[in-house]
Amino acid sequence: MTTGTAPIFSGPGPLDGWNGLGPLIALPQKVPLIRLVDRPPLYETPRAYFQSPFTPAAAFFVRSNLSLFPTNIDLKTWRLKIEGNVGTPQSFSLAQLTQDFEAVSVNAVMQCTGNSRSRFQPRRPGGQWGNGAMGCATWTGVRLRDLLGKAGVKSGSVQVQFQGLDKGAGAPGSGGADYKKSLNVNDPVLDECIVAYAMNGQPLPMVNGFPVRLVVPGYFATYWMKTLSFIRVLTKPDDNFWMATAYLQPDNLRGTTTPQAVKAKTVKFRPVGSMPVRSFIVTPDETVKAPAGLPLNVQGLAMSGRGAVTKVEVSTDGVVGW
Ligand SMILES: Nc1nc2c(c(=O)[nH]1)N[C@H]1C(S)=C(S)[C@@H](COP(=O)(O)O)O[C@H]1N2
Ligand SMILES: [Mo]
Repeated sequence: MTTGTAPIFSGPGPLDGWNGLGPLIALPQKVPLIRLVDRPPLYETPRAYFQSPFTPAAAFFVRSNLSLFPTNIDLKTWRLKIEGNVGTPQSFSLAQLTQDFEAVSVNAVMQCTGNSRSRFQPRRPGGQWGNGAMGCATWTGVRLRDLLGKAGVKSGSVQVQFQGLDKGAGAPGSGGADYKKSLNVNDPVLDECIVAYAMNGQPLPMVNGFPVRLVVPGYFATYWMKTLSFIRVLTKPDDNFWMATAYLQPDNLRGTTTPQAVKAKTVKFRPVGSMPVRSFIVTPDETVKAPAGLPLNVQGLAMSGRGAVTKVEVSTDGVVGW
């Protein structure tokens, strides 16, 4: 599509394609995905899988922040623990989660905070994602609220912290050793969070968080903890690397800034949260030459961030009319 102004990307270049660049490699339980980085893994979903609203679990992108992540889980010993500022600490087996609590389902988009990073000018460090670090699934599991209710959140609690089983080679206690993310106890999204044991009706693939992951509808994937095994109720704000240093965005309405303002240290930052509205043309792709004067089917997808999509408008005349 063209617009009345200059094109957004300075092409031509390989990163102007819809997807990022890399070989197609299949991880266990997965179809071949585009491998951007191997360790930690960044594997992107090829565009063709976005022709349908739901993304097959086997085609979901894969991203982990640390390099040492579980490749198998012994369900005899695995437990999801709730600890910290609670009345009664809890330890749930997968069987307890599936049998003792009401199962609920939600359709939600999971999107990496860095999705489409390769489009940034100037370039940002990190895996140069195209648009495939996202997917939509039906997630089924237990309400986080039901689990917290069992434990009894005590007064004086400020955040709930989530951690999985992965580790990094960094110094103990540093961001390079543990991946931990927290949500404020008064964040309304906690009421919508699900500890999910199924994705599109099937167990989660190992690399996507088996046996359970946190689902935070409308929020970036950084909070969607895989192999969720520790839920900690905190009495102080979480200041670990992944909350205080990484995953921040400018604290203004559009979440935007300039390299100059960052350098001058005039920008206030806050942890990323809900996703903005986004939309994508999926077909035709940029390689298709459209014959002038003939009808052309255009297919795409749109997502709303928080809440459901209520309306999609398309412009076929360079954003003059919609
Ligand atoms: N345990 C754990 N969960 C995690 C992460 C991680 O590094 N470890 N990374 C987060 C980020 S940044 C993303 S984008 C998603 C990726 O989930 P996926 O691999 O299922 O696509 O997991 C989130 N949850
Ligand atoms: Mo991410």
